[in-house]
Amino acid sequence: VLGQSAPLPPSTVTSSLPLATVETEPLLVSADMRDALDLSGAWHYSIDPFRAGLAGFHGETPDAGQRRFLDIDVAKEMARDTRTLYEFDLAHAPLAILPSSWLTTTAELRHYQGLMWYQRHFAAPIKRTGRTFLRFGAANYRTYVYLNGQPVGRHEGGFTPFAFEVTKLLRDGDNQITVGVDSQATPETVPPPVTDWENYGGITRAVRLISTPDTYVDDAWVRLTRAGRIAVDLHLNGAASARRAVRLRIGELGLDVPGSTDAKGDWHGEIDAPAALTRWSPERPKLYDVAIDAGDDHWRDRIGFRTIEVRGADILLNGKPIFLRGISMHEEELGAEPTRAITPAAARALLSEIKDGLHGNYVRLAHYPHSEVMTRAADELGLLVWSEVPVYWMIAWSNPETLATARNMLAENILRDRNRAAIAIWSVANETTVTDARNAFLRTLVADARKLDDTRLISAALLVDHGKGPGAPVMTLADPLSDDVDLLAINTYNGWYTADRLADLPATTWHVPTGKPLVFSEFGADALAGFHAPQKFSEEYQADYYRATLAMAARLPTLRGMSPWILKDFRSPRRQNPDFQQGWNRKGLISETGQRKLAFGVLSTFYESKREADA
Ligand code: GCB
Repeated sequence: VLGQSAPLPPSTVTSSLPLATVETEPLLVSADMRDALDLSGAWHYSIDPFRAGLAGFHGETPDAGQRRFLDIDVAKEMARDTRTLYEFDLAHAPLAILPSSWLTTTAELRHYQGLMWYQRHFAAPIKRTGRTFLRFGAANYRTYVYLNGQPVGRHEGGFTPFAFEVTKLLRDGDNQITVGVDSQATPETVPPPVTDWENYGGITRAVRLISTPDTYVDDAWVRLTRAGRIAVDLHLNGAASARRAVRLRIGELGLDVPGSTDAKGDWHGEIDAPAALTRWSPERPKLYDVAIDAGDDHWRDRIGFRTIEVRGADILLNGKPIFLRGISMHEEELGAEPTRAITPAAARALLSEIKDGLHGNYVRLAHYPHSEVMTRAADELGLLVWSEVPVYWMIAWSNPETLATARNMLAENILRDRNRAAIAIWSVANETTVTDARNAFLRTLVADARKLDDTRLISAALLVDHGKGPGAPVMTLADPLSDDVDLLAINTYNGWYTADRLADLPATTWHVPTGKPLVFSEFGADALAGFHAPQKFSEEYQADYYRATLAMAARLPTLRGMSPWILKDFRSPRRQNPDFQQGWNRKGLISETGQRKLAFGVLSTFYESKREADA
């Protein structure tokens, strides 16, 4: 497989490009609401399995390779001087349509993990004033950016947005952008190499060129506080950001809140929520047009207002107890050849299966931050969201750089999506084994999340100890992180990965702390759509497994929701049972092309009656 012979693991390639983090990069919150030049479309691509473009021919000279991407016409240079040598010539390389993962670009790239170069030309917007930023929705996993042959910056992390200011590098007329994306995971990356999903390398979300005034709203967070006030925090960025007049307006509510930034360009404003406010809920996902005038900038977004909190073992949405009727989902569109390009239509197709098909009110967006297209669709359709970072399985808990990466990812995710009413829960990890180093790592993330957002619940999907009773299993949650989270979340697979008989599940004994709400963040069983037999991998077994697990769930007094694993069969290279899996994790309630399995009906019927009982 290409790339596996690469002599230099990505972590040993040093790059002098500045690293973009939440401390250094423009945040451009709600960037997708701003006018922009969308660079989606055809880009040239070329593999670079030895990372020569970054490290030089022998791997010795950091960044010497960037010379290969200078803004020159290679063919013309060679014609002018026949002794000229260039081995990279992106202008004549084949084309791929972005955003998408390269895994689907050609058959031979299907399993490529490594460095890929992309390049295209574009015309700068005419009549530019103010400042211009290049914003990436996401690129998986390490990204190196050059504009017109000049270094711009780099980023680490495959699922969160990042941006660079390019005001000075941008030229009138034609511009050339070159982007290296390295998908290879290492033991130090987040996530590490061993996961249970396809690693879709590439530029998987839109790249957009955004223009703003000289002083612009870089961050704005507008929300309903638990005290019932509409609050705004805003940060103006630019030379003239201090002591500027600002104004928050929500026309439909007749709300007009004036204020002024402080010496640092920050503003905090608050006002009692008007009586006429319709609170956002899955039943009525009301969004308001929110506008902020600040300095010369006009920021806008569509925002819902609701509160989410816990009281004892209850989850309260807008003050009322709620049961989370959910399911988990990967960021992978329906179809036989997914490439992780989530369009609004693809997001709606998936979420509608949950909302309308399953009678759900909740989705776990596993196991990493999904596209902002997805969280916007959840806001619009009315689905509460569990949002998480890929702190998954075997993380390098003691490595300070890994911690820094995870913290940055969490911050990028929260800052991007704090304005989404749909998001109810930030999760910091999935299925991680308890050690002191792990506890310290996750506690740092929990503290970060709380500091960035005091209006949502914090959780992590935890492992439970499985013990044998006389017949039924005995399950014990003994994770010290239980003390740190607001919501206890458990992944359980009794009767699938264990030899427990399904008939014994309802009698399972659970030892779980009782002072907090509990959700089943996962449970599930594989079934190949269309396979009917009295055995594992059949639709019947999966349906029976769901019946048994729901019967078990009914006996857990503090259970307040669930997000079974998973809505749709998803690509996973580790799943190679030739008869049933063929590279797909088959725990979907629908197949990759959307065929519903029997268990879909089981869950749908359960949720429909639950919804009626709770109404
Ligand atoms: C889990 C993991 C999830 C896997 C699933 C499975 O516990 O959290 O990522 O895909 O089990 O199918 O085994």
